[in-house]
Amino acid sequence: MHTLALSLALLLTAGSPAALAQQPAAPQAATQPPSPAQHTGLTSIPLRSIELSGGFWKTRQDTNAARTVWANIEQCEKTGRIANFDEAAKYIKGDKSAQNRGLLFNDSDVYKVLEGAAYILASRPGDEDSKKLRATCDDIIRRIAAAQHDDGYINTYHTVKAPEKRWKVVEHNHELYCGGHLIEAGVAYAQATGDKTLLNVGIRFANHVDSLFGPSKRHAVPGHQEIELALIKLWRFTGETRYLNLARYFIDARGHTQGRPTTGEYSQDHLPVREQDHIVGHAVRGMYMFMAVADLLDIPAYANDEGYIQATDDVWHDLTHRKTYVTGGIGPSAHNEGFTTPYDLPNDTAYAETCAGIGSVLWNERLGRLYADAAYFDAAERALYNGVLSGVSLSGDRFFYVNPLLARGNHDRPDWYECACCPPNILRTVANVGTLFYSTRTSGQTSPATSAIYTNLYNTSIARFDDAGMIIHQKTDYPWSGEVQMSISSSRPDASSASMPVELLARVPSWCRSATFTINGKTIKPEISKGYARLGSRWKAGDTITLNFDMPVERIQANPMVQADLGRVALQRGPVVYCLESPDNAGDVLSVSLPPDAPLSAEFRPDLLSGVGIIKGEGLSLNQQPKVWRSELYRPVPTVQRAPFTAIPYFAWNNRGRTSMTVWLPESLGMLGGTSVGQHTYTSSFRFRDEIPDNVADGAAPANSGDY
Ligand code: FUB
Ligand code: ZN
Repeated sequence: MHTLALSLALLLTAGSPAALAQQPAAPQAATQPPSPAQHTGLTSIPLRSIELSGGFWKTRQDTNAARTVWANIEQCEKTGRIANFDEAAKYIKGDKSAQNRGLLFNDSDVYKVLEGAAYILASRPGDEDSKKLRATCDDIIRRIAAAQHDDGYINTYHTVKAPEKRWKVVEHNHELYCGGHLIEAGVAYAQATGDKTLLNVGIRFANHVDSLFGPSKRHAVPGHQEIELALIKLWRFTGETRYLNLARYFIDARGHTQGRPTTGEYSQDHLPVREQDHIVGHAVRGMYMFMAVADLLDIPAYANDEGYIQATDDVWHDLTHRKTYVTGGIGPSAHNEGFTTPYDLPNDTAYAETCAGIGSVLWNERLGRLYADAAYFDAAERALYNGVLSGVSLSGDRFFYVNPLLARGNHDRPDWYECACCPPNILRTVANVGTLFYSTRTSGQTSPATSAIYTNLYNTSIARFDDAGMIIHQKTDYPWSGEVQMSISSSRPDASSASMPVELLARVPSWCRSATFTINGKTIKPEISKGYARLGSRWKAGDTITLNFDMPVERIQANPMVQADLGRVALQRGPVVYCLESPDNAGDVLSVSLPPDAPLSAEFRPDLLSGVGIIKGEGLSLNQQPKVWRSELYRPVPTVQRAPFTAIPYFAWNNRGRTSMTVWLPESLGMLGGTSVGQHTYTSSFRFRDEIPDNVADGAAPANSGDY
């Protein structure tokens, strides 16, 4: 209904940007400004309320705090990203000899580092390293603040290198994208430390943007989405309705392209968001846009927007059921850093940018809370443990931008990139991962209290739900084991024997086919609804819960529409997808096939790759190295031998130099030996100086001229 009304408005006003800008931003304008404290769905646990105190994520967070954040800071210093702010400050003071280094969105890397650092500071407030980190960040923030113009504008590239282009090319130039990351960092830093210096820079920028764009002002949308979700965060933090209105404007104006330049599908600007029914274009942009739409739907005043509900649903199904790698990676193509056609999921040329996988985690987490549906956490978990975590080395200071599912020694994690969006993105994601573990529903108008607690992910942890008076302790070796022990204690020492009237729910992961549940030693058969088991609604200190998720090794096959995986299987155990990597397999992983009856077993190897689960199996290989097919039409099958193999978690590959690796194994011997024929002449182009056009020499024949 709304879409029709909007289209009519468009017809009547076509060609008039000012008139377009005056269109109502959303169908059901709220009579009262919405309250930032209210949510349509569940709320995630605040970072300060959860400690990942042991196990899998503690190791990752320790490395993140000890190394990843510092590696990011060092690289931002070394590559001039932080000095760019000093240069911009010089320029503003009149020194026109100032210089700017790097890409036009490099400021955003510094902001994301500060956001990640803020999450570390929030989770480790007292520790010595945190003091050093705080001092370093405060200094960077001081340098950033000095680079802001009096009118609130801040962007070092435009200030120094292209002042004449300020706000001239918003469909490309990332000023709003950088500003969005500034705002997110400012909110995170204020929440973590109470220091509002960076937040105030973000607020002044937001006010400046608000003075320029929106209904009855300039009609434009950012080429790269990000400011939308940041403005909603800023509204939640400050209560200032105009930030929410501006976010709604940017979301609603997408696709209404009359009177302004657009990059069309690439930036999801080909249609109004409400009319989009499949995912297109640049993957990170798409995810950040739908994250903001989810944030709108999480505001009771906009929760019934049928257009956004339908678009979200359609696009999510298209993404999840037709366009996601088994590792949770998304966006297969380098040419648009994004999406192509359904089921186009090539393994060796998979782009699957780390940032895109992170976007998918963050979108799914929002939807999981919005609809209290574990299916979204299944998708988030798949990406998190596989195609996102592969973005950082076990040492914490080398990073993947692309995350292929097959390598022939042609990939390595560098310590930085000229286009370095991924390293700080993985930093902030790992630092903030605790907020995904639980979500809560509150009820009661005058003194709202937690009435339901949803457990979404599993890790040894201590989570405090103060308004329910409850602390939940989790103990588990997840993802290497499916057993999770939970115990309840009271956060109110004076009321430790009181009963706690809170409904407790636990996600039953979709990979689990059989689960058992016990409470205080007694087996229960809970009702499972939308993927959550209802464990009970009255608790007292000392109660214990055991969840047991059966976790066998699974052979996974892809929908036959995925040509790249036809006749192949992948190995998964729990949420972890495994791969064969050459160091564990006598240097060769591309000549192993895995017949359906091959034995498989899982074990934990504390000595390998800082401690990982592995899968051992016995496949078949050919007695001699298979030759590529040339002119022959038929040939005898070479003799076969048993091939014992070890599979490691996909996220842990490439920590031992350049290696061969594959996720998908052929079930039949006939598929060994590759499909390459004859000789080819290639041309290759690349976008950034530090990218290596590996595809020229990777030994694989391109499928066609569009195979990047
Ligand atoms: O354009 C900013 C970031 O750089 C994008 O999100 C990434 O895909 C990379 O292009
Ligand atoms: Zn990235």
